[in-house]
Parts: sequence; structure tokens; C-alpha cells
Amino acid sequence: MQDNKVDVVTLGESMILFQSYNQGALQYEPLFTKSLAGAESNVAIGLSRLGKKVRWVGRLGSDPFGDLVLTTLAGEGVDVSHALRDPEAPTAVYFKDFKRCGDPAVYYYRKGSAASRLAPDMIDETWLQGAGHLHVTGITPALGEHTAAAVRKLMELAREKGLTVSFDPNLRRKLWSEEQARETLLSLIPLCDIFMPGDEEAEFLLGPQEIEAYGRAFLDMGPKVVAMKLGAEGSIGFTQETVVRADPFPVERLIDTVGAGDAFASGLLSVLLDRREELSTGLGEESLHEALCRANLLGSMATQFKGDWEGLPTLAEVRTIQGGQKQVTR
Ligand code: KDG
Repeated sequence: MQDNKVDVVTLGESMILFQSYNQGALQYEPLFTKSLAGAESNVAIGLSRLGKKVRWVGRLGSDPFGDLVLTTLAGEGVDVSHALRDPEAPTAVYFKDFKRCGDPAVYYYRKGSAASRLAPDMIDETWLQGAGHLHVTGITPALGEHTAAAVRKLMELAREKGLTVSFDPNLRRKLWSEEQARETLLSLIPLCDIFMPGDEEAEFLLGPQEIEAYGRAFLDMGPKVVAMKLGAEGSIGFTQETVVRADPFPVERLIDTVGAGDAFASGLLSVLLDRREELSTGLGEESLHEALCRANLLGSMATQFKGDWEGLPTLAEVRTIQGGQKQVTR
């Protein structure tokens, strides 16, 4: 019999990413590399490399780019057997413009994509079959008319079925208005157990406050754990019982910041999912610190490679790095 068990299910839009081959400005660059992108599939790959079984669900066009998304994810060990194809709408693409080092500008071509047509009546219980955890982001709700309702339905279904749920707000200002974004993202927080905002997202959602006040405010909305990314300051985690800070992991060569938040999510979840018992009874300080440290490490590694997920490490690599050993390369 086939083993249907997966640690994590994630739902989202995956796209094809074109990046200039020479790191030059988009307007003048004649050559591009082609790769996969999408916050949830980045997390899926990150977790898979860390030894978790992951299922990615999403809608893709019936086109070669949709095929490329599936073969790339399958090649990374992610289960894509529940992915949907739409013969009438395309797989989205996006471009990165490396005008300066680190933080590229992104240009989306995703309006009317197959994923933007996701609606609540397409949510299928079997996506969650055999799964312990659901991970979603605030990007999917921004994509189309019915995508927010669809994400809400899946989060509710996951909770009903006893799965834990994580939510990264992943604010994408280019995709929706500030009012819509704020209202929708705030409304989804009570449906998650683990909430992972960045400090700027916290400010966007709640207005200017002290970092610790953000933590308390989000916990009051329902999540059991709030893990906040503080950029160069590392990260801070909150539960009802404790507040834990974790130092940043050094970045030796900043290349591309896109995907760092997803890397953080993979690192954090990989540890927390090994502590499921503790998650329900109250996560201890040590576990939270370990999760934040691994999250910081992955976030840092993601920024040191071109591409949204290519630099993510395997579990063996994480252990080598955290053990302070040098990797044997030749
Ligand atoms: O978090 C990184 C992702 O956002 C990226 O891989 C794709 O920009 C993207 C998006 O909006 O999904």
C-alpha cells in the first residue's frame, strides 16, 4: 500500500522566474536564466531538503512552464500529485531586476494566471490526507477575487481535521491595496498556530509599536507561537510563557534577499514540527531558541545565492555548519 503520510501540506502559486544571466539591469540584459519561484514552493523545497515529507498544491497552466514547476518540485522530493492544471489560464512568470546588490526589484506577470482563479469550491479535503501541518502565506489571498476565501477555507478545514497551521503574511504591496491587505491578513491570523511576520509587516498590520508589544498583540489573536524576523538583528519568538531572542547568522556575501523569509519559515518549521507534542502543551524556551537559530541560519544562506531557494541547505549541511565543522569539499 502507498504511504500517504506527509509532514506538511502547502498551497500557493508557483511561477517561472527569469533572472538576468549577468546580474545586469532588466532593460538591457539580453540573457536570462529560468527557474522556479513562489513562496510556498520555496518553503516546500526547504523543508524537503531538511528531511520533511511535503506536499505542494496549486493551480498551474497546462503549459510547459507548469510542467517545469512540477518537475522541479518533484525533483526536490516534493509530492505534486494533487496539483491542478487549468487549460485556459497560464502559469505565471516573474522577473527580477538586479539594479543594485541584495534587494532586487520584482516584476510580476501573474494577473489572470491559473493560480489566481483558485476558488473555495476547488478546495479538496484529500489535499490534507495523511498530513500533520498546513503552511500558507498572505500571497495567495492577494492573487484573485476568490483566493482569500479559498485560503480561509483550507485553513479552517485543516484546523477541523486537527492539523497545525502556520501563516507567513508575506506582504506583497504590488498585488493588492493596503486596506485589502491589512484587513485580510489580520483576519487570517486567528486561524494559525504559528505566525511569522517580519518587523515591517508587524508595523504595517498594527501600526508603530515596541517589538514586544507586537508579539503580545499577535498572541492575543490566537497563535501559540509568534516568530518575528528582525532582519540584521536576527529574530524573536513569543509564546504565552516566554520571549526568546536569537542572534542573526552572519551573511558573508549578500547576493539576493528574495526567498530569505521562506528559508526562515522552513528552518523554523523543521524544528517545531519535531516538537509537535510541545506545541500543544506549551513550547519550551530551548525548543523555540533552537527553531529561531535554524531559521536565522537558513534565512542567511538564502541571501547568499542567486535564486529564491537554490541556496537552501540539507539537514546534513545544517548540522555541519551548526557544529562549526568545515565542509570537506575536495
Ligand atoms: O518569498 C519569495 C517569493 O515571494 C518569490 O519566490 C516569488 O515573489 C514571489 C511571490 O510573490 O510569490
